[in-house]
Parts: sequence; structure tokens; C-alpha cells
Amino acid sequence: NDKEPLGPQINYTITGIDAGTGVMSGTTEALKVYGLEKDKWQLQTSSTAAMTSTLGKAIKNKQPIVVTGWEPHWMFTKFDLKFLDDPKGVFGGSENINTIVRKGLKKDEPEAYKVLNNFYWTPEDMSDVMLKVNDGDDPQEAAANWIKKNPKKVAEWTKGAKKVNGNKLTMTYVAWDSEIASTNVVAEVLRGIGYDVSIQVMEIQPMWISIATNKADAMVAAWLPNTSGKLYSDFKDDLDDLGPNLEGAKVGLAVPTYMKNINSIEDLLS
Ligand code: PBE
Repeated sequence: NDKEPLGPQINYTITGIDAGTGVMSGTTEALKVYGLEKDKWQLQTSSTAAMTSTLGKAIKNKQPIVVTGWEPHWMFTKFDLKFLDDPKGVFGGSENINTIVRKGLKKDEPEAYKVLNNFYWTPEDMSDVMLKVNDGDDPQEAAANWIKKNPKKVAEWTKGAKKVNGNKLTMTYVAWDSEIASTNVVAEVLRGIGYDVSIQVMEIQPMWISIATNKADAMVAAWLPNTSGKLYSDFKDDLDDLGPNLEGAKVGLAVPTYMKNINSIEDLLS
């Protein structure tokens, strides 16, 4: 119902994901900055899977819903969604996803370092892999298929890297759809030049700590400057930042496009 204020229709609730993520901290901040907290609005913690399932149901019934959104993600491919304008700039602008490795990797595993340093792809590339996984493909298989279809890109990443003989390498990641995709692709490429790569799923903070304390070698999951900005500033002296592996990511609040009167975070206020 477009005429009634939105708040009471959805219990003043923004449907969120796992605690500790950047998009959740950003939303908590937005509740304060936009005066939504005073207006009874709250953020519900859940998981990406629960959020996208609630979102899918709402869209099926053409009901209003406000979610924590980000791109690249298949939610923007599968559903007609729009980001809400953020005139106070709480979520920042465009984001990069950076590759972060442990100090000393360059010296210990120069061939892996080269590949990790060269790894760079587009939001469309990442979305390809994510959609396949969302359709039920095994992530490692989806990664291997993407590699087969994109030999030129992979050749650029492996350019100048010599083959190794089963050297062990550990990558850590958070089970976000985007990082399931990127981590599996990079791991497969490294396996292709002879590395024995294990990938370990973690919560966001342990992932950063694993690299900063040399327990793991690399991760490709640093959303910056805003989303993981706090963790980056906490650990930046203890890691080697290889820069963006993807540009043009975005984080914010999102709603289905049929919510015609809701275009800005400010429109949530009653
Ligand atoms: N995300 C996906 C993460 C980064 C990648 C947007 C859910 C976060 O909010 O921290």
C-alpha cells in the first residue's frame, strides 16, 4: 500500500544479514544519522540466506520490504531492486574489493604472490560465477568452468608465474556469495600452476586476523574503503595490501522497484 506510511506496514524493520559485517554496521549508523532509531526503526540480524529468502517471498507477494543490499550479488540479477539514495553518505560511494596477503608471502611464495597481485576481474565476471552457484553448481566446479571460458583473463593473472610442485597455500574467506565465487576462482587458478590450495571459511574478523597473524596466506574479500574499513585500519600494519581485484562494488539499503515512493533512506521516516 503506497499511501500508508511504510514503517507500520513492515513493523519498522530492516531485514539484515550476519552481525559484524560492514553493511550491518553501516545500517546501524544510518538508523542513528537519519533519525530512524527515534522513529522506532530497527535492524533485524539474520544471514544472507535468510535475508534473500525473506526478500524473495516479499517480492512474490508484492509486499514492501527494506533489506541490507550490496552489489555484485545475484539478488540484483534475480530481483528488480534499487538502492535507496544515501544523501548523508553513510555507506560511502563506490567500493573496491581488495586482495590482502600475509607479510612475507612475496618472499616465501613469489609465484602465488604474482598471481594474487594480478588477479583482477569485473562485477559481471563475479556475477557469472555467483549465479551458477546460486543455481546449484558446486562452487569449485563453477570456478573451474568460468576459468575454462575465460582463458585470456586467466593468462593475464598467471603471466610470468612459474609452475610450483605442490607447495601448500591457505586462503581464508567469509561465506558471502561474492567471496565464495572469487575465492574458488583464485584457488583454482593457483592449483593450475601447481599449488596445493586449501580454502577455509571463517567469520569476518577471524579472516582478517588469520592473515595478520600469518595463520593463512591470502584472502580476496576486503571491501574498501568503507565496508571493511574498520578492520583494515585495525590490521593494516600487519598485512600486505595488493589493491583492488574488483572495482565498482556498492553497499547500502535496497528495496524492490515497485516501492515507487521510497527512493531515499529519508523516505523511510514517517
Ligand atoms: N557484504 C558482502 C560484506 C562484504 C561483502 C556486503 C555482505 C559486508 O557487509 O561486510
